[in-house]
Parts: sequence; C-alpha cells; structure tokens
Amino acid sequence: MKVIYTDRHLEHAPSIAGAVGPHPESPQRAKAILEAIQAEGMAVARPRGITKKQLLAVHDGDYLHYLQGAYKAWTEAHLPGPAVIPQSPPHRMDVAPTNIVAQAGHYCFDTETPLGPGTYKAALAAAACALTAAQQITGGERFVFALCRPPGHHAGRGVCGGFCYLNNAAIAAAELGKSGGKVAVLDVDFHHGNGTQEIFYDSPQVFYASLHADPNVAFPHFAGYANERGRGGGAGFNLNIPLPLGTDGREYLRALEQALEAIASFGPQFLVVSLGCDTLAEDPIGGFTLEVADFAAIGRRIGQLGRPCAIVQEGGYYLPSLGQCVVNFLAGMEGRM
Ligand code: Q9C
Ligand code: ZN
Repeated sequence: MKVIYTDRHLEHAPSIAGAVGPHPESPQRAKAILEAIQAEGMAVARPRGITKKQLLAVHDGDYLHYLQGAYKAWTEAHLPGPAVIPQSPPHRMDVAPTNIVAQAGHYCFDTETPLGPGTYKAALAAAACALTAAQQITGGERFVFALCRPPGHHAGRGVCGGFCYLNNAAIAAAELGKSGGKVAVLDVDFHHGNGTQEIFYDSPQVFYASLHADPNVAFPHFAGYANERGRGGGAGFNLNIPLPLGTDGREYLRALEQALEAIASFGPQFLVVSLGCDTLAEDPIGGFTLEVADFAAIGRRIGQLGRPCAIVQEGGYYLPSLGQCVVNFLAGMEGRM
C-alpha cells in the first residue's frame, strides 16, 4: 500500500493555554505512525499541491481567507499568544464578522483548536496528502494511505474545531466524486465526524457512515445522533451509529457490520476511510476498550468491501501503540492480517 506524507505538519505544534500537560494532537503522533510504516517497509511519497479550487469544493472562501490571515491579525491586535483561541464562547453569527476577536468565535467551535503561525500551512499540507491519495485512487491504485496531520473530520465548510482545520477526508471524497460516481465515507474515529457529516449532509452522491461514542457523553456533543440521516436530496445518505463508552472490539465489529451493509447497498464506486485510533483502550481522550489486534480485524472487514479506498488519518493519541494500530489496520485491509 502506498503512503502519502510530508513533514510540513511540523509547523503546527499546538498548546492549550492554561492546560495541564501538552496538547494531545502533537507532531509526535505523525512521527510514531511514520516510523511504524517505515519499519514495515512501505513506500512513502510526498503529496502534490492543492489548488484553491480543490479547497473550495469543500470549504467556504471567507473561511479560507480567515485561516490564512488570522494569526497575523491576532498578533497585530496584541491579543494573547501563542495562538488564536476564541475568547468568548464560540458562536456562529448570521453575517461573518470582520473583527478578529469576533471572527475567532465565528470560525471555530471550541477552545482546543489553536491557530498558530504555521497552522494553516500544515493544514494545507495535510489536505494535499488526502487529495494526492484520492488522485492515486482514481489513477488506478487500490488502497492509498494519507498520513494527515492535523486531522480533519471535525472541520466543517466554514469552521474549525476538534483539532481540525481543513477536512482532509471530505477533500478526498470530493476529488473521488468529481466524475460523478458515488463515494462512501466510513468514519471509524472515536469521535463523530461532524464536519464531514455537515459537508455532505444534502448530498445523495456521498454517503457518510460513522461509528463513534454517543455524543451525549463525548465530543463533539452537538452532532452524531442516530436521528441525523441527511437532508433534502441527501435524506437517507447519512448513517450515525453511536456506541456507549466502554465498547469493546466484539461490540465494535458487530456495529461495523451494520455500517458495511448500508455502504454495500449504497454501492459506491470509491471509499474513503476516516481512520481514528482513539478507539484504543489506552487512548488518553477516548473511552472505548479496543485492543491493538482489533484494528487488523476492522481493516480486514473494510477491505472486503472490495472498493478502491483512500484511508485518511484522523485521531489517535496513545503514542506507544499508535503506529501499530495504523499498521495493523492497513495490513488488515490488504488481507495480510
Ligand atoms: N478533554 C480528533 O480526534 N476534546 N479530535 C474533547 C477531551 C476534543 C478530537 C475533550 C477532542 C477532539 C480528530
Ligand atoms: Zn477522534
């Protein structure tokens, strides 16, 4: 399996103001995954670029403009560093504000997604990884893994949050659907991918299916409930399977069957997997009890769908096992485990 990666993510090293301990979404995450992949002898290639047009397939122009200039505006207004973080409760306004303090609340839905000097560049590089993976799939590859950092599935068309700025998986899905074929996005991160859901909520071309912790007790809290099934032409093309805290590998695999059945009857030409490893028992911010070996079984079942697939890295914060979880998943997909 081919892997797309660039070390341009290193420009994004978030910290949380006033927090005890470091931000979990650290550069060491990508390092851990990369080392495990290299130890497997898998080929790693750098991404091609991403154009404004390819970003606009998924994100709003005013939001991209904000991401690009926010850190500079924040610093010039002498607001507290080391990064842009909303100061009042994040709140979406009807008309996009022009003042940087108001913008920080309008364009971000939480206080754990700091926008530092290198954040946008790193996010662009991650998006480029996902796009390149998708391009290789349309070029005839069976499976390609985009080692993206920062992650993407919480980012909506016009909003960052949940450690995410650009929705890498959605950018891959949009690219895969460019010639009109159906695309399914299967999200196996511990958290619901509210951003991906929002982006494709009205679309019958992209089916979004997600297994995740019950949002009543887990982030993002405001989305991911089973009654969210899509809207308008997209009604019926969104499937949420919320699971209780403590869910183990057996229970998880049983729920996965449900998602795979729905995807199979949708009949997509291409698949995108949002791969989060924060379902692991040891994950510091998760709450399921999966084991490292379960990732191979999950990958194997997804691979058996038999659709060409771009796998996009999302969360996963337990550094000692993160690389092994990813490698097991990829080996499972290829039927090697
Ligand atoms: N103290 C991803 O996995 N914080 N994002 C939850 C934990 C936000 C996770 C509260 C978690 C976001 C891509
Ligand atoms: Zn997550």
